Amino acid sequence: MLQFSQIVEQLRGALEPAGFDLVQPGTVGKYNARVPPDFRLDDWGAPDHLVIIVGNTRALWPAFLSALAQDGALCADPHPLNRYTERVLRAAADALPTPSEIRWAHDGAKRVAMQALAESTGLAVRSASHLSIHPVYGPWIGLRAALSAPVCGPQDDPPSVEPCAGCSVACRAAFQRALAATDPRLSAAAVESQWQLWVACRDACAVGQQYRYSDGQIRYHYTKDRQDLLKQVTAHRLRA
Ligand code: B12
Repeated sequence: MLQFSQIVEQLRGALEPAGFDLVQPGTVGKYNARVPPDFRLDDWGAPDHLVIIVGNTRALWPAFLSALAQDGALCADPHPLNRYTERVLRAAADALPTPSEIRWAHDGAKRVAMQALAESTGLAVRSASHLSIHPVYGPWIGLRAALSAPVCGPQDDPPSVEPCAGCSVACRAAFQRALAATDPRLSAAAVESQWQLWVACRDACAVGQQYRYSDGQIRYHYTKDRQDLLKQVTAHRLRA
């Protein structure tokens, strides 16, 4: 019988070199119990079936810049990081010895609540600044996709993660400052217009400071500035 650990190991082997270095298993049932109906995943007939959350740390950036440097079509795409994520994870999923379904964090139609999934799998918990905090990498993680499959998932409770325990919660003040300066409708554009204050929420976290994203990765995540990204690709090409 196919073990979930085989799937996890195979995915890690395929995804890590491409910069997706967070791969954590859980069960669809535990995730579905936390979210509203329209965010639920197909459990393939049983709640204890496998779901895997895929994310990244700053390891994503050099791998992504290399992919952009080699692929003009990816560079020209209006959402190159989303396309890159889809391409890498689809290829990895197609090679698995089981059918699977993927939901993307960036998909507004078939939605998935990535922070709830991170909690249900024991990958990260939410801080007072509404960021998911990983016990090692702190807030310096991105949550990209959920893969579910008709394979029995881990039956034990997820590892207990308490990165915020005993913290002085400096992020709360940073969060209040960012919130006060941002249009209360809290659109992505509103956040972007005050992006340095939102980066300060991440910088206020004591966990994982040594894993802070590179400046280029931060600028792209908060501003989606294409010209800046293309400059980063050129600089990356020259360094290689
Ligand atoms: C919608 C959304 C937002 C909206 C939130 C609107 C709101 N309701 O308040 C806005 C545009 C404000 C936003 C902002 C940001 N977001 Co956002 N967002 C999402 C998204 C796409 C969906 C969340 C959702 O609807 N969940 C479904 C509901 C049912 O589940 P839930 O657990 O109750 O979700 C709630 C929280 O996630 C919350 N939330 C999410 N982001 C924020 C931001 C703020 C300021 C607040 C108050 C709440 C909040 O809103 C959800 C609904 O109430 C997720 C990706 C995903 N698919 O999950 C990313 C996501 C949560 N965001 C993320 C990030 C990084 C950001 C930003 C830093 C900007 C950026 N893209 O880099 C900022 C600032 C966040 C901060 N605290 O510093 C990351 C979190 C990573 C991490 N380490 O925590 C995610 C997981 C995207 C990703 N690919 O990694 N976001």
